[in-house]
Amino acid sequence: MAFQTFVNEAIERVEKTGADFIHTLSLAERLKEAMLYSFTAGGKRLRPLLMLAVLDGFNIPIEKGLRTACAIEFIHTSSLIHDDLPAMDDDDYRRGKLTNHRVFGEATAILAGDALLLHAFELIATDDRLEDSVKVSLIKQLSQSSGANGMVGGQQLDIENEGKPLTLEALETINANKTGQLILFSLLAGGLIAGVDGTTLERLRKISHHIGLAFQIQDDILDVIGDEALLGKATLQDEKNNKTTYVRLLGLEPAKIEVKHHFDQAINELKRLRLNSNFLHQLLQLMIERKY
Ligand code: GRG
Repeated sequence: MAFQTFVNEAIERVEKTGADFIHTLSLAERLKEAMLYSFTAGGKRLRPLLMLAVLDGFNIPIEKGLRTACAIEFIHTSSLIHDDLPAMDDDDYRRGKLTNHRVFGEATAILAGDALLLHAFELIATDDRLEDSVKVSLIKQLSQSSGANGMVGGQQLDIENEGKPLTLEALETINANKTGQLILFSLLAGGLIAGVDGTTLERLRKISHHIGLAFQIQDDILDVIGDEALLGKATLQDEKNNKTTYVRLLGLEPAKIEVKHHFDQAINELKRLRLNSNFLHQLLQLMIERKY
């Protein structure tokens, strides 16, 4: 199968799985509308793609990972809704559309984020393609990666340090949690569903470290030189919020070199794994060359 066909099919199936699930919720129509609004707003779906590319690399049919891939995108979408709120980044646009709270109001946006977050776990718990032991491992890792020692904790550190000068090491700790942990989960989930051994999981962890850094540095670069129309959100937000970024610490050109360095490291680690890395390799290339 061609890489682009894999990407198109995977995205279509993850989006259908998520939208079908949200449509089954029937208690509060406006909440459901707010959840669908952000979930179906587009987005590159990179984390589900990473997970499904790992699964495919281990020769496991992607059907087996669809609900988990969708759970990742539910958590990611919930974090974006909360990140855009006035109490956090106070953004008006996301994925080329008005942010959730600008359309539905703050209270409903908070609840839509809450609901997406919680149903992510239901998507995994009710997946009849997976064995119970695998579901428990996935749920355990997903809550750890998303919680106070992961994405939420990273966001807290990010907020606390706004306007303060940061060392490269401190910036790395924030990003490894805020952005890196969900990328880590995406790779580990592919391995857990494929039933790989502990050494392989450790290698996936190393690969995710480099992918997370390359992705975040590229994100910082795009905030400076990206095209607002393509990005679907305002640029120069880091400057506005007085945030320390890789571009600020390293300079633009060295930051670009750093992205390439981490990409190369990820590819080196990938070569040491016994998996068909074709799609993963192309996906990583896409991630670092992205314009949005
Ligand atoms: C509600 C679970 C939950 C968490 C709340 C707000 C928060 C805690 C965390 C925010 C984490 C955050 C926004 C990290 C930034 C990650 C990032 C670089 C997002 C952009 O990802 P892309 O480029 O976006 O993959 P698309 O739109 O393509 O999905």
